[in-house]
Amino acid sequence: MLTDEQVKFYHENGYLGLENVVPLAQIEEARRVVEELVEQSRTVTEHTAVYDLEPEHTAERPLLRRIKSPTNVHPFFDQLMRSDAILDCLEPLIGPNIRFQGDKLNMKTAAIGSPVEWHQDVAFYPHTNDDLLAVGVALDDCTLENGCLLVIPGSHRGPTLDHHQEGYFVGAISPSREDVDLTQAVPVEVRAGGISIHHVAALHGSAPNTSSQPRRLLLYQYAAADAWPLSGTPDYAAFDGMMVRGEPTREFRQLPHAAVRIPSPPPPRVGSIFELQTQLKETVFADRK
Ligand SMILES: O=C(O)CCC(=O)C(=O)O
Repeated sequence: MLTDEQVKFYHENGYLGLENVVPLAQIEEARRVVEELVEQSRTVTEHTAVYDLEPEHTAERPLLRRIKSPTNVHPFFDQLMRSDAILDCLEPLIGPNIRFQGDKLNMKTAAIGSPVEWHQDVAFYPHTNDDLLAVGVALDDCTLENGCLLVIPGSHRGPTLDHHQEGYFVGAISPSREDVDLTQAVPVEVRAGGISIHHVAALHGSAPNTSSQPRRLLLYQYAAADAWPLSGTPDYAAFDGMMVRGEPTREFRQLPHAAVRIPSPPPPRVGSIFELQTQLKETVFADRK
């Protein structure tokens, strides 16, 4: 559970770092599963539904940027996503009725790991309200040197910024076009077993890994049950099947006066933020994609 100060901090700043949330035995199990998956990626030469490859990936030296939807890939990740250790931290932030919304594992191999350019998750999946957040489970100590998450405090209270370039959704903002001060960025440094939590509208990114240590961050996205996707809900049974705590609802809650830009054209279902951001003409972090 969170303290009142932590809840207040989250609402004011749009993020939180919490230590010692996931027991180290589980972190070690997660690393073992990840290493197994990296081994299996030796046979892969292109991005797949499971793997997003670093440009330097080869059979001899498998290098992943991301494992996509880890909960679909191994039951360990599904169990951890449903664990009380994590969900108990979320209830004070988005309420007792919680729906799982998606997941990924960003790898950031030592000295290789690709950056993630500045963006707001809400631009990818706008909902009727903004009680959505992403939990980053640190599988390694996350530090400034190995490319920890960077957040602009309070940015979640501002507008959804434009993530398009020449009319196409590119999954990142153009800082020169927006009224944002990236020098205000703060690192969310947590040790292995800790978690970061960031609000769906928090402006965030992360630098390449320039250190000798890996930075593997397992990201789980969650929504309040009454936050409904503006893209529609084609399958109610599958939607309700994503509930991980509390009860589903047929009554969505709408944020008053929210100006939300629908990604246009919509982001592709296959692919990843890394692939989208390769199109960017303006980058902030060293461009190695
Ligand atoms: O891995 C990171 O540092 C940032 C992750 C992120 O923002 C994303 O993948 O959407």
